Amino acid sequence: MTDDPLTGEQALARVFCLDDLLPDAARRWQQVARTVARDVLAPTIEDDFETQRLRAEHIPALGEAGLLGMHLHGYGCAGASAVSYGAACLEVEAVDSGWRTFVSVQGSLAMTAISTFGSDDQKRRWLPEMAAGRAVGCFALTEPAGGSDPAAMTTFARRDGADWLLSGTKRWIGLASIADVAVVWAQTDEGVRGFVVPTDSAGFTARPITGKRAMRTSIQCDIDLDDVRLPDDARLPDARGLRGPFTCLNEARFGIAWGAMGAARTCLEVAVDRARTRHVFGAPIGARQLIQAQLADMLLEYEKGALLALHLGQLRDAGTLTPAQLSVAKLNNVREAIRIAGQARSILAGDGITDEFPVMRHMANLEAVRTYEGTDEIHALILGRELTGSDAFS
Ligand code: TGC
Repeated sequence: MTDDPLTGEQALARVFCLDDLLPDAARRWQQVARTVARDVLAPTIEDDFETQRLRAEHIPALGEAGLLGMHLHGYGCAGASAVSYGAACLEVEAVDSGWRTFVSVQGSLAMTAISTFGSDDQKRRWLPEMAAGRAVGCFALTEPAGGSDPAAMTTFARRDGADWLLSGTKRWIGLASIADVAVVWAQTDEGVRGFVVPTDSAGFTARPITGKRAMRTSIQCDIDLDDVRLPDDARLPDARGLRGPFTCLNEARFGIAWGAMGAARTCLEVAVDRARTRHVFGAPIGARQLIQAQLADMLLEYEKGALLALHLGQLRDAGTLTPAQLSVAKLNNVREAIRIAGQARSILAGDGITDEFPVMRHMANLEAVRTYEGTDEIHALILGRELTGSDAFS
């Protein structure tokens, strides 16, 4: 043992503690999220990952804590700042990316779509129930042919008298099989439009994707839409073109930039714990220069990523955040969180691959996070276009 028997969490906080940099309101939200994450979600998380189970019974606890759609205003939503929302995402993902994904799909995607582009009736019908966790939403944009180019979507909504008939397939849609409502994006004769679709509509089918080695506490689905008949008031009146879904993706990317640093923090804390307590060759492994250098590198990237997330939140609260700035943070923070998880696994040696530690679970989850809401390649090309003025997507 070292002379100062601190936990990894205490040792990390001695060097860098994001909590201390948060405004009071954000710190209160952070504590609320940390309590729910640690007391409600964490106790069963390893079992749930092993058995591939999303415990729907935990959803109301997230709602009661105010964490669902917490950055939105009115209709039962808390109206919290972006920094508060980010800090909450970080705390949830410190336990598991699957649950942060739940918070993102419900709040950043489905609720944001309805709040930003919906009619007053749509908002009144869905937002209070979703904020309370009594109704679950999903966001159906990606299609089986690929997620990077939503402009190529083939799902189509055609007019049939006063109604719409919606047909097509979607893939990788979080929560769809337990959702009460789906926000579905489709081509129409007037361009891309969004539709608020109750999931008990005839012709709507969602099937969970099996065989996932990541995000096992969450659900992602294939959706079939077979001439789903919708009244015109199911259309989101204020969403026209791809700007609609991309506006929602911005919110989800924001939560990811923060959340990934939660997973990174957990891995770093576990590695520091291990370094201080594991003895090899007659001394704690943390007394060796090789381990200390690795821990220092992990700390640098965690601290830089957390500060970047905070910077992003401050820009968002000032109303000046741009999509390119989001790409910087999504690309950097997920990439570095994966590296931190990998280094933590190495420090834990063989034990690092077991479920005695959360590290492999985080590492696997982060590989999924790296891919959704814009792959590394897409965000690199967004930044390349921003810097050069040349579009290299095709
Ligand atoms: P382009 O077709 O030229 O632009 C279309 C319109 O959209 C606007 N726009 C944005 N608006 C707000 N925020 C953004 N980030 C925006 N990006 C583009 C753009 O200004 C234009 O507006 P307008 O009014 O002129 O029509 O598209 P682009 O060339 O700008 O974008 C190309 C590219 C590759 C960057 C974009 O297609 C992209 O971001 N692709 C990645 C898509 C992605 O992240 N897909 C993964 C989604 S994850 C998912 O669906 C699952 S949800 C999670 C779950 O359910 O678990």
